[in-house]
Amino acid sequence: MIQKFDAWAVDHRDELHALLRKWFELERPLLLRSDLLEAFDLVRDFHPQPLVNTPLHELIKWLQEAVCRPPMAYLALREGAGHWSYVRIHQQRLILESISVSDYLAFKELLVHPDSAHEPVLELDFTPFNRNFPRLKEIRSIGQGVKFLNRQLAGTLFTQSGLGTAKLLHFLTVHSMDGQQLMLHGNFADVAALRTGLRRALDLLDTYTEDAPWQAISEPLSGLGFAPGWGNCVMRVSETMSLLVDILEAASPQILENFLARIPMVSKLLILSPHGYFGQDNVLGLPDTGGQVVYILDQVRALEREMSERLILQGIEAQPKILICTRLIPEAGETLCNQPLEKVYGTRNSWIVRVPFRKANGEIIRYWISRFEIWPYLENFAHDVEREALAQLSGSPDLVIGNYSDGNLVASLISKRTGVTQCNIAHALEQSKYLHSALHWRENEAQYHFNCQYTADLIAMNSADFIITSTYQEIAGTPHTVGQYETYQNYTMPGLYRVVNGIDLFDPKFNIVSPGADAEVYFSYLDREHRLQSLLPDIERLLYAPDPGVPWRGHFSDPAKPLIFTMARLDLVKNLTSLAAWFAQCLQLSDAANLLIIGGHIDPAASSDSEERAEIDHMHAIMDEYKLEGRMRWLGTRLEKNLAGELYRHVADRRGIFVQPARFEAFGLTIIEAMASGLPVFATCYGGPREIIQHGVSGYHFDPNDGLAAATAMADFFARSAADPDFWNKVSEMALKRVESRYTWRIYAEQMMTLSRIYGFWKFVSNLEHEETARYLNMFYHLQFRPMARALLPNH
Ligand code: UDP
Ligand code: LCN
Repeated sequence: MIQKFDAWAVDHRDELHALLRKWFELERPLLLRSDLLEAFDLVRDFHPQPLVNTPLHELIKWLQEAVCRPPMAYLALREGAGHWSYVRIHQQRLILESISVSDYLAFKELLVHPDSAHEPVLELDFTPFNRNFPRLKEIRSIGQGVKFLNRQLAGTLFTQSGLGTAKLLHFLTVHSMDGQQLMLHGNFADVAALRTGLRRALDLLDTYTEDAPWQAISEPLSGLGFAPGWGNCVMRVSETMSLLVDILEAASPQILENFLARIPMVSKLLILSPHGYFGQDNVLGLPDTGGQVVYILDQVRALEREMSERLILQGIEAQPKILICTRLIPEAGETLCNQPLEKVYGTRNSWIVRVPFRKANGEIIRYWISRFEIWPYLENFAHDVEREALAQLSGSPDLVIGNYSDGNLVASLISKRTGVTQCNIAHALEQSKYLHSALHWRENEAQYHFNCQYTADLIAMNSADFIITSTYQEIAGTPHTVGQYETYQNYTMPGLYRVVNGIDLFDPKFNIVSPGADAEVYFSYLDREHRLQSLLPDIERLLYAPDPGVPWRGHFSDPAKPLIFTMARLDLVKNLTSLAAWFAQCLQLSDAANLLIIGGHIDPAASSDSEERAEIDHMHAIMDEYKLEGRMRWLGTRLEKNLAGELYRHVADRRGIFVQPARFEAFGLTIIEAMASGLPVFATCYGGPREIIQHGVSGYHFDPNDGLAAATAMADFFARSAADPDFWNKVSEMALKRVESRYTWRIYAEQMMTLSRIYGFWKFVSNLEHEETARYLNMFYHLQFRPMARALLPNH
């Protein structure tokens, strides 16, 4: 590409020069894709020579970012997800030169440390560790790691004569759960003996009826060397045994997957979610407390059901147990976060276990602290949680699941000590939300401590056995936007370290498993039979009474208009204040509908969070400036789930819409909740919503940087719906269908359990351990993370 470009540039110096001049004229050293493209469009429109389809145009299509310090421009090119290259160009010489990622990052560092050109820098690179490890090749396969891994490993293992079957025999011989030996009793000396045993067992099973229970055959099978776990009845046992016979005959990845799907492997889960207020009541909307809590509670119910059903099918009597470990907050206000133990509603044996944060001297931290401040407490927390979990589970869990940066770090520490398979869930990776936050980490240090967070992220991502994400874009972005995990591929934190390869998007550890919306709570507005009519008076009061009974501001002078509804925490990224401003500024929209905002507090003094207080003040200022009193109601409350569910449906009854105006949304549970209720949704185009909604079919995206366009699109939607009521119905129907086909907890639980079994199996039989990486990470943790985390302690 460079050669082609340089050859072209010889005769087109003027165009190139004009473009570089435009970039330099912007007088901003760090240019984003949008800036770079805009400048190109200007040159293209005014230059006499055509620029479309030239090598310059090709290059521009891949441009993601540029660092401009006259006379040099350093460019980052992204050919596709995870495929980056770097070039530089001199303003006068106009020759493109290929450079390394290190050179690019070093040049970028000069933006914040202009004198650091020759300083040695710690470089992190995980490439060498992954050299002998299978990785995906195609961009479109990213996020389907388990299929790939199973295919690859099964291929290599079973082509090595006899090795695969011997390992499988060993696995089945030592496989136990909760102290109970499963599958084989250990009297098969080799694979030939196992084959003979299976033959005899299948002959024996032939003499029973298919529905005879396991109890009827357990004794004779035990005599032949078989332990429980094969199935709950003769038919299932013989199916499972036949699968094993097939594998011993000629293994294929699919048969192996089907066989592993039947082995009971998971009955005890440890889930980690340290920060925020983790509870079942009165917590949603509190600072740092949102979708992650909803996700985990729904996930636990679904996983418990899935595990129980599977164990029953395999004839095992064990009852699954799930622990969600979080922090105990002694001064927890109206919440129950000061209680050490709380049963999860709707489950048989799932618990929230709360363990306090302690300082090194044992002193307990009594108050909520921001998720950006908790780093120094996590190491002790991990120790305490591990002890508590081992006691409550009477042994090790079968799987540890981390949540968010803090939970994933704790999961890494526990998994390293116990050897238990580790799964990470990010929920949100902050580099995507806070633009250039790695580069400018020092300026933001007082409030955010991204140095700790991004270091924890790198450690946790590289320690995890598998990572699940809610969408594809979370890993790999779109053809033109960078994925959330991709932001960790290379970045720099000047003065700390430079990452030249932090995570590989093609690693088979990545799997997409999307969450759902609780179908008991979020269902179609048309499902009249299930609707909670008793909540209607509460909704009427909240929305239309002069005093709604909760802190509020504003009312609807014309309550007959449809509603524009939004509900989220009141922080900068959620961007609710902007929605109020767009609504106010677009008369066509504020004529057509009323705005209902639920989030935050009305009185800034009621908030303990500085960012939230600023947003509260901002919302009041907008209401004052645009005199929104009779067109908007803002409720400073948190809605209980059932009420929220009924409210979405009420808005749908009135032919309203739901809006999610975030500057960036990692996934966005409210979006699938609203869609599952049959509400047309308008959501930000940055992040997960782009994938959840098919624009113009099951909802709409908009760019939150162009509020006027967003408001106009909403106004048009109302106008079209008023002219043709079927228009609203169609979008509503497609929204319902979209959620039903993709975002349900049942699909989630099945996939999650498949992953646990397959990664668990391969971790046991092959060298998935990445021992060298673990050593490198151990050093990084001790030499880099620990001192930084400790430095956050007040008396440090
Ligand atoms: N939520 C709620 N009541 C409230 C505010 C929020 O039930 O008053 C729920 C909302 O229904 C959703 C979750 O909190 O399930 C927010 O999750 P989302 O993924 O939209 O955003 P997050 O807060 O995680 O960034
Ligand atoms: C955190 C977020 O920011 C949301 O986008 C997600 O929906 C939520 O967690 C659940 O994963």
